[in-house]
Amino acid sequence: MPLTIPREELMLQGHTACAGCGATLSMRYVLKGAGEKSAVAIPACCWAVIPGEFPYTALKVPLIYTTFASAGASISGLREGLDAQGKEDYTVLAFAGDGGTADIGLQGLSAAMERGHNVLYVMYDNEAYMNTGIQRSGSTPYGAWTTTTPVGSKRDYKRENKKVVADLMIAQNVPYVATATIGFPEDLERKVAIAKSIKGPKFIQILSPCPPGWYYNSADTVKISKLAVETKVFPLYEYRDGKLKVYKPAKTLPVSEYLSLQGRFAHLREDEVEEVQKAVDERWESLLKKEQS
Ligand SMILES: Cc1ncc(C[n+]2csc(CCOP(=O)(O)OP(=O)(O)O)c2C)c(N)n1
Ligand SMILES: [Mg+2]
Repeated sequence: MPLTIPREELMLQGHTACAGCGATLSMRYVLKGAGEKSAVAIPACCWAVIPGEFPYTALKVPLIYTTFASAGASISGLREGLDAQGKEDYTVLAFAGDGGTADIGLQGLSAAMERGHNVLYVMYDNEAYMNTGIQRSGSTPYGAWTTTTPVGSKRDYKRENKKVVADLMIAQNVPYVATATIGFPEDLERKVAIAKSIKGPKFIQILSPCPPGWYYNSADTVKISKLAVETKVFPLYEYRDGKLKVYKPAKTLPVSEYLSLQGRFAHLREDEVEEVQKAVDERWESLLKKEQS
């Protein structure tokens, strides 16, 4: 695959993210694709802290902090305001966590997409409310330990399945919907470039591994991101002009290869890992069917 990642850095050093933060790589790659003429809205989430304290910022583009539920509304207003000033060439994007997207911000997101604003909503998915101490979100996967789904005598880990927001956006027929992850940066960059070229609402969900929240060695972020795709736990797909396209990895691995690297799944018994495998296989088959229909 040719190297397509722009050299220009719009995310600078001096940020406050944890070592190995997947969400930080997500921002870095997204901004490289979106370019200097971008305006970013960030709701309450880790990324509201990562750029640093005012008047310092680790981003070379203008950014506005919004309340937790308001990323969708904020990018709608930003877009309309910039257009009114003749600045149609600016890319307006939200950069929001999974809690701010799958849970509290879902209505604002859905409404912004429905109104058809020319915006890109990026959901960086670290699969829990990390900034406030690893609470479960709708996007936390089945089986995961979090501080609100603790593993104790009752083995009360998360029993519900992940709510996949990209699937909801497809159901809403958003013109461009994609999933991506930082272990496949060229693919991510290509998807941001396509999103940028389409006038209208776009949505990209980026799996962004989190060392403290997923409980793994911070050197393994890219490895875990790749494993998520190779085990089919986090399929990469694109939805455009009403058509779904699923990326088929050259090699596929059992889900245990992905789960076993992460402390948040350490409590799962063998039969529970098999359950996860079954659910992953079923979802994969259903995606392939949707691709053919
Ligand atoms: C209305 C409201 N409720 C709760 C909070 C506290 N809060 C700030 S960030 C956050 C978690 C955000 O989780 P997510 O969107 O997944 O982003 P992450 O922290 O994982 O990057 C919460 C609960 C808030 N700021 N506003
Ligand atoms: Mg999160």
